[in-house]
Amino acid sequence: MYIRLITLFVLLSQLSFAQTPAPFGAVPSSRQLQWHKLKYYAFVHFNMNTFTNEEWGHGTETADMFNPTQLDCRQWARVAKEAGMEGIVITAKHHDGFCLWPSKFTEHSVKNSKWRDGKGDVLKDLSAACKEYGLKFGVYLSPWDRNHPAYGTSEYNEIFKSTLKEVLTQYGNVFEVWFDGANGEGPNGKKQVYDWPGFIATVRQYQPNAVIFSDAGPDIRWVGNEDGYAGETNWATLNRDKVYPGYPNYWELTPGHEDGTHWVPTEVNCSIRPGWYYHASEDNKVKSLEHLVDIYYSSIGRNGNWLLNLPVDRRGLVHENDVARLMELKAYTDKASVNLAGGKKITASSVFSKTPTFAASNILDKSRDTYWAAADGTKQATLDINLGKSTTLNRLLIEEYIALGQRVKKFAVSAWKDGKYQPVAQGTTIGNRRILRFPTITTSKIRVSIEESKASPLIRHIEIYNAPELIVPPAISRSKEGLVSIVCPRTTDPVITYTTDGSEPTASSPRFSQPFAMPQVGTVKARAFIDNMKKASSPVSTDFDISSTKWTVVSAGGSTSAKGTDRLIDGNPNTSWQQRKTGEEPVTVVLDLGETLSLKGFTYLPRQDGRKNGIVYRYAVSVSQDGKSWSAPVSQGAFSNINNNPVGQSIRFDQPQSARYLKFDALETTSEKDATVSIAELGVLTR
Ligand code: FUL
Repeated sequence: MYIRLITLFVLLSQLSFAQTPAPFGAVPSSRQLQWHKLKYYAFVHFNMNTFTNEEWGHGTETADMFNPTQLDCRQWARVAKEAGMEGIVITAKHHDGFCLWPSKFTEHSVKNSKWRDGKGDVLKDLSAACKEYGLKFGVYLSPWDRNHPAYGTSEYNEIFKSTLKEVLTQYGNVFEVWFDGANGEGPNGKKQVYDWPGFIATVRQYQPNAVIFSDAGPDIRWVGNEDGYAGETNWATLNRDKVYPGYPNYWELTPGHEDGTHWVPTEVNCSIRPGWYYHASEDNKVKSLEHLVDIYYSSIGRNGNWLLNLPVDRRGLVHENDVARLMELKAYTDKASVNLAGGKKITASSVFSKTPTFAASNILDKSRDTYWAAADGTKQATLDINLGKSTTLNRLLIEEYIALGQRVKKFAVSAWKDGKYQPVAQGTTIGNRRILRFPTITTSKIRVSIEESKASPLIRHIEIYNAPELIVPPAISRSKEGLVSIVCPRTTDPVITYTTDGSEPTASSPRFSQPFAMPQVGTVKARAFIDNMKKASSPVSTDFDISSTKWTVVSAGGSTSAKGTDRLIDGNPNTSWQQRKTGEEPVTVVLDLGETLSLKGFTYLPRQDGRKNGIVYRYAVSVSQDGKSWSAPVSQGAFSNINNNPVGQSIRFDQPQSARYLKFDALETTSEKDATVSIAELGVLTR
């Protein structure tokens, strides 16, 4: 009797186990699951730097410099909504310490500006606008504060918590708190030891539903770059206890840690322009539609949410050029996500417990709460989708049921052709959402094969699309000889048209056939056409200063015959010159410009190959008439945020300098341990 009871108990417990698949590994919290329902929302960088033309302010600015003329947060919200975005995260306080709301805990805030006679409050306006437009409201707060007198002391941690409390208790629901990992010196030259557990506890206390972003989460993590690209392999799991804000092995954040102890998925942040803040000089550098679409598939399509930055301008508005591009992107993604698989027939190689609850049909229904589960213990499976008729397609979206953990390591898509399934595309991880892009095919049946999974696969949803193909815009470059080339390597037989008078290129503009001379200052705009000039890429535009035709490198790294110095001025962003740095001595490059020029500033392009070694942080520039007697530095300082966002730097001198020689001293690189200096290009500004 006793034995029989035990057997019955064991059977019953197996039955109840068998009714739902067991969770695997780290799983998301309910606040993370809510966040996973989002995909695309705006970052807004708007603060003191907007008015000082900086990326990292110094904290020495006066409150009066903040003075938007037409600030309208409702315009931001309207644009975000029309662009299909789901929320806005605002830089409430950046590294210079200026607060966009009248904080009690600093004098450096809107309360002491002339803007609205010190009565304005950007957070109040924005949170109300978000509410009106049905958007979520989030805040970026930099713990690094270059202004606050208490920064660098333990008192500052208490002040920062009080500051957080102000932001989190006065403006309604906050869906996300974005903590920046940058940590430099404050006004007294000291760095702060942050009380992260205290900061996190403060957010949990006042906004328990908000997700917290940092390099280390705890809820969502940085993706390891500011370019907009998540890893093709992207685990939502992370060994969180090993990572901290400012984590030096940032590259681990891109793929995450397979088998990581905690669920900390990626949020992919990038800017619609080269910089995070508004600079009028970047009005023509809004990313092309094709670039943004590529980022869309590389963020939203690679298990991330996309935080796209809009640098609000000095008026206090999202600039017209950015608005136009956002709407083009919305129109494109709408067309590119018309589902061709909804409600079609699907069969699976196995089903968990053979119950209809976990049937494959759950994958093609509208609900994201139902899912298909493979038979317990199965790590491979196939899903066959019958589209019912010959269908043209080139994208496949697939989602795991992540509430029970991330499982799939490798999968493939094949299409029925000539009596068998033929390979079309493959991927590694899936997670919350993965979109595969492949060349356009026409077929009536698609097979998704889960080839490797850490536990029995659970798939929640699949969609199939036929996205319009975009034409990659041309790339414009200029050689040392001052010859401009325009190429379009990824498009077959394009016709490229261009202009040099600032006008927009059209089908009837001059056609590019061979490099042309532009040794002096000028702007080249170009466009690629295909299909008998019927389809066009977006236009692209490049501003050139004078070319390096007459220049020579007099010395580099202390030597007059150092190797590879031609790379410093060859006009090719993809080559760089490297030099080992010994001790405290700067690495110096001297250029002879071949003639006396009125120099307004200089440019430095860091290496563009994605590696970080040798990126110059602190610099000094001097000039000379004869290459022997040198001025005191006409410019010295640090390139803001250059490590995370290694774009070209243009630094203006306070006064124009008449000179023939220019000396660039690389004083320090972005990594303290680094013994190498690397320079892709050096140049001058003459206009
Ligand atoms: C970085 C900051 O240093 C940049 O200025 C910018 O705010 C970016 C989003 O995060 O860490």
